[in-house]
Amino acid sequence: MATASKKKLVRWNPTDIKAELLEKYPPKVARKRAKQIMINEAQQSDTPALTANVRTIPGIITMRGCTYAGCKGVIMGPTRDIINITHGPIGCAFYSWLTRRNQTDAGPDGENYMTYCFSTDMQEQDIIFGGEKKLAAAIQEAYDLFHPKSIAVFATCPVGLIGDDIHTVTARMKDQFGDCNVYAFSCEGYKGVSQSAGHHIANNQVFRHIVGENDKPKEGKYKINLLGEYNIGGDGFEIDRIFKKCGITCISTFSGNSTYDQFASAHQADLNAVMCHRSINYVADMIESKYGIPWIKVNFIGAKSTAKSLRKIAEYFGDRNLIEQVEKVIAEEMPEVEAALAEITPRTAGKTAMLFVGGSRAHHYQDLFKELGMKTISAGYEFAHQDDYEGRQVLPNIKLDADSRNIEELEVEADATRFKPRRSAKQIEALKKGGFQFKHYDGLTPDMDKETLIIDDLNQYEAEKLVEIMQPDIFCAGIKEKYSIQKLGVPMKQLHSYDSGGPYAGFKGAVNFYHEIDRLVNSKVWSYMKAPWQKNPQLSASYNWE
Ligand code: CFM
Repeated sequence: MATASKKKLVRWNPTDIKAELLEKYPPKVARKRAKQIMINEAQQSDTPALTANVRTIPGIITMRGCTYAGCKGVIMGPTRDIINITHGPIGCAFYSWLTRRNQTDAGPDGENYMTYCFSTDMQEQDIIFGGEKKLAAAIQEAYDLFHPKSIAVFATCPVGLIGDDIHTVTARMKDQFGDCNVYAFSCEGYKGVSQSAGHHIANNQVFRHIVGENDKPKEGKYKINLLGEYNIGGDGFEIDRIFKKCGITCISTFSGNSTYDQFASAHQADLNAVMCHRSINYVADMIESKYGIPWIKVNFIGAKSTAKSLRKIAEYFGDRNLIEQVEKVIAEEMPEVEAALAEITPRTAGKTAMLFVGGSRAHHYQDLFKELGMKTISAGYEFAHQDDYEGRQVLPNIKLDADSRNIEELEVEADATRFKPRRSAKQIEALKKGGFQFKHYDGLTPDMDKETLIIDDLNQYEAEKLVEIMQPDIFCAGIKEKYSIQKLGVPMKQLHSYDSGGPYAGFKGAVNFYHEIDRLVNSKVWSYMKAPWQKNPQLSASYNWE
């Protein structure tokens, strides 16, 4: 197995591959794309730093989604008891309705609006005469029907173009109701260069309108918030299971299977654990500045990474009981993981993978492939920023362009009554001396081998070229890439929606993933398939009137 994949790599050197990817582009496009294709640590590369979070070149079929998708779909979508109303034409609401496999359970209160699709269904006359009245009527109707704790309104492109004042409408409705928090998001699809802008717009409003709203004390020991975990395919359920077993109290998850009350109580936790750095790192910073809660980066993708993250949380609290319980849980969970690996790795070791996902999974999932003995030969994000590639130390050097300046940065000060350092300066010092790192993320680049290809905002053309040249044993991305890759004879795994699988987080999730990848990389089915035009290229046709 190992020799087969080595052979493929020897045939190609990364500089040639990069040149071939760029070859067909007009010179200006090639120059731009060259800055987003990096040969990892390669001395001959003239692009030592990767350009990220910039506009996609028009005409290129990008993998990215829009700002509305990042706000409504990614951040607010997984919260079950907030009514999310899309203000816009029905298409935006319909295509953002249940398209992301963030799971939820209705909880003891039974409130769950996830399965509904709320929209103002804007028509041409609303675009011409304005949609504010229609929006107010929709909010009123949702309130009368469901009496929810909270209603959120999302702007789509036309709303920004015609200038509906959604914030005034929602503020008025909030006052009118008195018992329902109503607010809006100016997350028009064109607002930023990708989903990433939508995350920021969503998170700013959650922080401004919800976090800190509930001071009723939350019971429990070792209180944490889990930031940037969205319960895709039930990942959050598996992580919750592990937390419970360890005795860790999760006050809130941003935002997998979450409730309004969880966000409102988040300021009561003693630690923020950040899973997806891209979608939420600034919220961790804002909560720290306002309430004094420190944050650490964690990763629950991969069994070893899960164990490492649990130990990190236990070390932070520094409590003997917790440390022992975490060790006990790891010792209980690992035998199943090890048994699966012993069976599967002989069939997966030495195989190769490519990962192109949003802003975090192309990094996290490399840990799972490593556990299977597989090598990631090329990876990249759709919309991550430079710090997600190269680590937070580059943050001070990132130049803000006009697109980034467009996204509001909240000024946050310490809360006059509720700011409270969670650990004494002495405790923090002792932790740091022992190598404990707060607010730290190294990014994807240092975890990848030398001469691997790291590509930002990969597009359809480059994806197909890359697969043709490097012939990976598996390609991981999303639904837009799935069928074009399979047609090349290479197995494809969706890492956004997990196809119909999951969970893949935690210990049980890791075992699920090993089995899934084993099944995919050891099946020859895709390479046997031939499209009709491959079997018989001489197709002929005639008009039916002939
Ligand atoms: Fe974070 Fe995500 Fe991702 Fe993301 Fe996403 Fe997603 Fe993703 Mo799809 S929040 S950046 S905007 S881990 S929806 S749950 S899978 S692109 S890599």
